[in-house]
Amino acid sequence: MNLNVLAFDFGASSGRAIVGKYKNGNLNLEEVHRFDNQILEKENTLFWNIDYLLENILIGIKKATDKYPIESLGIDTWGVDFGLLDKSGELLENSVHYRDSRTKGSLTYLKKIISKEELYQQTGNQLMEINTLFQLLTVKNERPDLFERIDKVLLMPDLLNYLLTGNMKTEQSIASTTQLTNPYTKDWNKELMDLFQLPASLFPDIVTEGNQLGKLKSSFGLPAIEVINVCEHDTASAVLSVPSNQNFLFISCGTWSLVGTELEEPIVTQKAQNYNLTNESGNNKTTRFLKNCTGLWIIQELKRNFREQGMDYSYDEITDMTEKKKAFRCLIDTDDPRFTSPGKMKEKIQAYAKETNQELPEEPGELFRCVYESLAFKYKYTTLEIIDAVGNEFDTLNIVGGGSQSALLCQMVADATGMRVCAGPVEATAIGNIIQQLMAHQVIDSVYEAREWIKKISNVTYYFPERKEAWENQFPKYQKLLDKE
Ligand code: LRH
Repeated sequence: MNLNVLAFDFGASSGRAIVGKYKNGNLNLEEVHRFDNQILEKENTLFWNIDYLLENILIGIKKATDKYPIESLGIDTWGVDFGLLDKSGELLENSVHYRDSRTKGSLTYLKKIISKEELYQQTGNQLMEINTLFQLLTVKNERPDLFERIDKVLLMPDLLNYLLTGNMKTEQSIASTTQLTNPYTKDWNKELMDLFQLPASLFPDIVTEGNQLGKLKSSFGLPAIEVINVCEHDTASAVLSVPSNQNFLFISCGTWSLVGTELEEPIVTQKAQNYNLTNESGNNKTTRFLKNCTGLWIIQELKRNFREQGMDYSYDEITDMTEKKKAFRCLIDTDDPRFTSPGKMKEKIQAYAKETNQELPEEPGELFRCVYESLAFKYKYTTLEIIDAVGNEFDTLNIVGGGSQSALLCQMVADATGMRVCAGPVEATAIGNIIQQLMAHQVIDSVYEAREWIKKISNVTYYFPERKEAWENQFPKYQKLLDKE
C-alpha cells in the first residue's frame, strides 16, 4: 500500500508543510515548505497575518502536488486564537495574537457571573487569560461594535480549513482550548455561553477528528485535495504520536511545554483546580490532563534578542555556552507573567533575579543556563502535581516535539525528575497529523496500533538520571520561588 498525505503544522514561530509518504508499513516525512510565522504589531496590537498564512498553505500544496499525488491534507495549529467572520463569511479583521495585552485583567469579567470553582466544573480548563473565552469577553466588553458584527468565530485551524474549502466546522480538540466546552461531552457548553451572553450561533458545530471536511476550492487552481479534520490542536496531534501504549507522562515541548498525561475521563476535583490543571480533548474522546507551561519561548526570545544585537548563536553554541556555566546560580519561574510578552528577556530575567535576591546572570551562557534549569524544575514541579491529582505513579516521561532534540534539556529533566526520559519523536505533531489522516484512510486501524508502529519507526533516545541528588538538593529553592507568588 502506497499513500501520501500532507500535514500543515503551524507553530508560533514557523509553519511547515510536510508530506507523509506511507509505503508498505514505512513512513517517510518530507518537508516541502517552511516559512516564518512572526508576531506582527500594528497600532499596539499583536496579530497574525491570515492572508500570509493562507498564501503559504497554497504554496505548500503546490510544492507537494507538483511532486506527489496527495490523498488528503490536514492542518494543526496552536490553541485558543480565532478569526471573526461577518455574515458574508469575510474576516472582520486580522486575528489577534494570544500574547496581546488586551486580555490582561480579563479574569475580572468572571465576577458576579460565575465562580472560578463553577467555571472549572463546567469546562475543566486551566484558568488563563489567553483562553478564547476571555479573548471573546474582551471583544464583547471593549469593542461592542465589532462584537455586534460577528457572525461566526472560527478557531485558527478551522479558519484556515474554511478558507480552503468554504466549510465551517470546529474540530473537537481545538474546541477544548476555548474554555467553552463541556469536559465530559466535549461539546459546546451552551449554558455557559448563555451565562456570558455569547450567542451559541457564533460557534460552528463540533466534529471529531477524522471527519472529511470537503475538498479544496476549485478557485485556487490546484488539485481538489480532500481536507480532513485531524486533531487540529497541535498538542493533541503531538500526544497522539507518543510512542507508548502504557500509562505515560508527557511533555510536548516547543514554544509552550504541555506537561501531562492521557486519561479516559476528565478530572475536575478541587485538587486539580488548585493546581490549575486543564482537561483538553484528545483523540478517541480521551482527555489530555495537563498544564500549559511556558516552554522554549524564553530561550527563543533570548536568542532573537541576542541576534538583534548582532550575536546570532546556533543551538549548538547555546548548548556549549550553557554547559560551561556553573549550575543553579539563578532560577526563575518561567511562567511569571513578565515573560509572556516578547522582548527584553535578559532584562526581565535580571529583574526577577534581583527581586528574589539571586545572583544576576550576565553572560549569554548564564542566562540560557538559568532558563534551561528553571524549565527542568518547572517540569518536575508540574509532574508532581499531575501525579498527585491523578493518584498514579509513572516511571517514564516522554518528551516529544522540538525540545526533545536538546540532549542538554532532556538530561536536565531526567536529573530533575529522577525519571527515565524517552525523547522523541521530534516531529510528533506532524506525525500525529499524518497518522490521523492515515486512520481516516483506514491504513491504520487504531491509536493503539499507531503508537506501536511509531515505537518501531521513530528514533527515540533514552536519558537516565545522573545527578539526581544535586537537583533534589536545589528543588526547595525553586519551590520557594513559586510558592511565594
Ligand atoms: C501550544 C499551544 C498550547 C496553548 C498555546 C496557545 O502550541 O497549542 O496548547 O493552547 O499553544
